[in-house]
Amino acid sequence: MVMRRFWRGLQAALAPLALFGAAAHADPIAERIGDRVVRFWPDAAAQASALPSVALQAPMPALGPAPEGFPVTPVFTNEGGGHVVRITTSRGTSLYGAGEIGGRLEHSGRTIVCWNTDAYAYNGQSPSLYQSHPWVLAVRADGSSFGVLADTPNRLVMNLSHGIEFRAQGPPFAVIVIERSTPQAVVQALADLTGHMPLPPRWAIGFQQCRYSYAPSTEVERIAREFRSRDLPCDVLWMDIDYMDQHRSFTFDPVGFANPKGLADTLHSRGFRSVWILDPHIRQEPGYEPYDQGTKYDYWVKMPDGSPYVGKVWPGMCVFPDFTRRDVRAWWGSMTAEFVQRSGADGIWNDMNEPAVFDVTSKTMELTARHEADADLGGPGFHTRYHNIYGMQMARATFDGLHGARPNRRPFVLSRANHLGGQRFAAAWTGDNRSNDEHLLMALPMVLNLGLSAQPFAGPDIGGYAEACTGDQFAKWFGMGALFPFSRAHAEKGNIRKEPWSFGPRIEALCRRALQTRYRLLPYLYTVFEEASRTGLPVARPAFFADPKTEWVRSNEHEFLLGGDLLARVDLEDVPDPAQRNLSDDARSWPEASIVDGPKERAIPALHVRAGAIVPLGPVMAYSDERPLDEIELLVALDAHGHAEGVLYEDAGDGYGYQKGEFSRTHFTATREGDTASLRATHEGTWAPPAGRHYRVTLLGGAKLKVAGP
Ligand code: NBV
Repeated sequence: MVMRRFWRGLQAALAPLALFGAAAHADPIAERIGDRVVRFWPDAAAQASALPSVALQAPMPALGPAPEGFPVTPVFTNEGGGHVVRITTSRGTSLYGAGEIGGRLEHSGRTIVCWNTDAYAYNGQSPSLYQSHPWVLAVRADGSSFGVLADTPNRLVMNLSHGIEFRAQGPPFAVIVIERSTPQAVVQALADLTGHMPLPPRWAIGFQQCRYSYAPSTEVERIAREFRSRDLPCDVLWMDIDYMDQHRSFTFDPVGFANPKGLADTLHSRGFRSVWILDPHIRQEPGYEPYDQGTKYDYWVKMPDGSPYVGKVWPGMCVFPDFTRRDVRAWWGSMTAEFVQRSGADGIWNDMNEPAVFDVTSKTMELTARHEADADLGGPGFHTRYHNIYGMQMARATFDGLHGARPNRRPFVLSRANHLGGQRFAAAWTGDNRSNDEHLLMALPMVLNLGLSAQPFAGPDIGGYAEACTGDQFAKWFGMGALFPFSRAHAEKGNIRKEPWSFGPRIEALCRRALQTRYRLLPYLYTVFEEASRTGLPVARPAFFADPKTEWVRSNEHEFLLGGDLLARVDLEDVPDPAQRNLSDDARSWPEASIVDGPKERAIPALHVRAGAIVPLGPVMAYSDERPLDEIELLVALDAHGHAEGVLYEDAGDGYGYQKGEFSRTHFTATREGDTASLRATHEGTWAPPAGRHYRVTLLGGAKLKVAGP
């Protein structure tokens, strides 16, 4: 530990020397664009010729010069034809963020390349995955924090071994620095700049089961029956590409999925929603409606000679919609709208949208391909500029299409490729992971770093996509995965079966307990999702949010906070030093809660309630809206002063009534007076919780008190 600190200190001290031999811009331009948020430009020419930001939700006008004494100043240089920006970090600074990237929670020492890549079976060293988040969160030794956003969609190399260094080709770009006293405040400010995750429909935070592929439709129905007959809670079943006719988006296999709407209706009658995959590539085939239409209206990405770019993907030789154009997004949105009417789909899964192309070393489109992008994205330009936002713009088209089709329902989109800011349109899964210990350990840091990069709705393929695992590994995936914001099991074609019952009764019982835990937690989880959508805070938060000053807590990746009030301890490997496993002295006093009865099991993370918090639990249900929330258990963890507070947020679970006040936010307060703890509740909003609801209060931590109210 001491050596590590020494090296980091030395690296930080030497960083400015790296400028030797390069021409530093004398006076970067610094403009205040928000409270302690400053945008830096290398020079006036760069500022004058800047292309619009694609990460920011809205253009941010300059409000004035940078405040006096602003603590972070990037140094801009040109080196080897590229633009380089360096920011020195003080000794003991820890670096995070960078969105979807494998490896450890702390990124200090890493090189990460923002370049959306089909990274099948990646590992912890892979420099680029499917999404790009040119963003670094820095936590200083004193717990204060800043974040740096490199405002370019171009390929960007982030070298985090000597402070923070960004290196990119293409036009010069601005760097936005957010300065705050805590890391959570930096993340919130990032969400304010890049957009908040919209509140998802409540069913989308239930558990979801996928496989490449459940096909034909009778197999989907069989899986549905198994979940229900085995009492395994589940909300969503997923349709992978084999529902399509020859893997062509917007078609259905005429034999295996002859009646998609009938399938969706059957699933609905059993309390399942369905999410169906749509890929961006369109087979070059006259007579195939999307191809004919897109060709007629000239919607494809083109080569410099004006011919459409053609690449090989699942269905054969394909063309690619130019999602950087509003008219193309509207067309895609209307096809998606029509598709959900025909299929009865509740949500849409966008895959392969890096875009992935087969049989080429780059694994993607030619960089000289041209996008006729609208001016608000930067105008016509090469794929080099638009590669990293291709998936984001596809997700945007899908989100808008769903919204247009069903204005009174909240769209649910999952997208493989995305970019910083893309949380406005889609949730994220961490792509084609592997069913091994490395990936089990990486899953939590990946979810946490996505949360620290403004994407709260994230999770891995539970069970691992590629490769086989043992039953015990599978149970650990489930135990942990059932606590992630996005909770979906998935496995690739040809893989061993990876349903909760696939490894025999002992593992099935552990999976059931994991799922029952999630469903007991749903009232709390939904409350946390609503908070995340409103405040920009992540759903799954690193342990250091509770204690950013203690250095070893900043690399703690065995524990995480679910919302502000629950700490989960994940027990995946043998850690020699037990102190490493604990959050802090303070958190060690947080009482453990038994959410679902059963003996202590390694696969089931221990859950602790923050001292001073009240956590609302619901009953186990087969799916999230099986019945109204007629029973609520309040877990009360009194603090040293005999006080605790908590919130329960509820609404219709879908639609937008909540934006007009049709929600219910109940604030609970518990206070100890003598040998009695009294509980009070106040209420906000016009949505009425189910009549006759029954409340049960459980005092944690061995407190034996009588309870009065609510
Ligand atoms: O659509 C098939 C798969 C899907 O199951 C997986 O989740 C994606 O990441 N898809 C990739 C296509 C390529 C499979 C190698």
